[in-house]
Amino acid sequence: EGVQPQDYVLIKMEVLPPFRTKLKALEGRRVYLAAATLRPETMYGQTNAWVLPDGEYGAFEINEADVFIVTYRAALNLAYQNLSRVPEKPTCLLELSGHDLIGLPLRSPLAFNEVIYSLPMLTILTDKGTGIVTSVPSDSPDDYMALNDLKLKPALRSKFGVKDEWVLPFEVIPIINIPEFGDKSAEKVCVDLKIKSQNDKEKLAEAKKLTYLKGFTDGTMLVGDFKGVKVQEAKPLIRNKLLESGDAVLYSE
Ligand code: A2H
Repeated sequence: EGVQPQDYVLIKMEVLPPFRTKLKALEGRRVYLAAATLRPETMYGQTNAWVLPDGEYGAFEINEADVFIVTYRAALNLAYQNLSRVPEKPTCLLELSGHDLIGLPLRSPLAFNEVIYSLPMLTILTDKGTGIVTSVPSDSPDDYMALNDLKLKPALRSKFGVKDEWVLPFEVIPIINIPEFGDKSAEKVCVDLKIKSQNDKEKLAEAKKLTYLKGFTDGTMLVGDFKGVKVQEAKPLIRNKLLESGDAVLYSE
């Protein structure tokens, strides 16, 4: 845990019914993968969600209507932030592993893709955020490399039971221009730094630093309600739009 509190936006990625296998126990509920992000302005470019295959997750009652799939650790934090049906106490309806979550069809707010799928990412930390991450390969080097790994390696897909149609049709969507890096900054920086895979930690840290800072200071939105607006200005507006529509909630840890 850091010393400074980190404020995330939790994006409610709705699991589309009909529920299959283990998820059947949640039939009739509104169920979301809740993804922690620092970049709500990038949600237009979502291509998938990420889960940790060996991660332990649960389906927790947030209120009368909504169920969030997150780690227990996140559910406990949420319960102290007025996001639990029973105050200060998580109610777990169903225990799930990351494997149970691979291949779920999702509808995520602002995404141009109407349906996206949850896929395995091997570098997700279970002591940060919710253990669920939304994937924006245009602007996140981690997301770009993890998606690239799955696209290029059929053996990796089959190891995790990932169907081709959950991965191969999903292209990088340009959503933000950064003068120095163009319209697909994460791809450009990963190629420039010759990053080989999602496990190339040091280079990815460098790529993240470059794109994260420049995206905020020099980026301009290419799409959406705030097309043509600087990222710095658009970010709080898009964040508020997501909160007001009920498609996202705030979460800090
Ligand atoms: B960000 P910080 Cl487009 N494990 O969202 C690994 N990564 C996690 C995580 C976890 N448990 N929980 C959240 N994250 C990711 C969008 C994004 C993000 C873009 C560009 C950069 C970026 C789409 N993925 O983050 O360590 C989430 O990915 C670069 C820092 O708390 C979240 O925001 O600073 C970010 O890491 C939180 O990282």
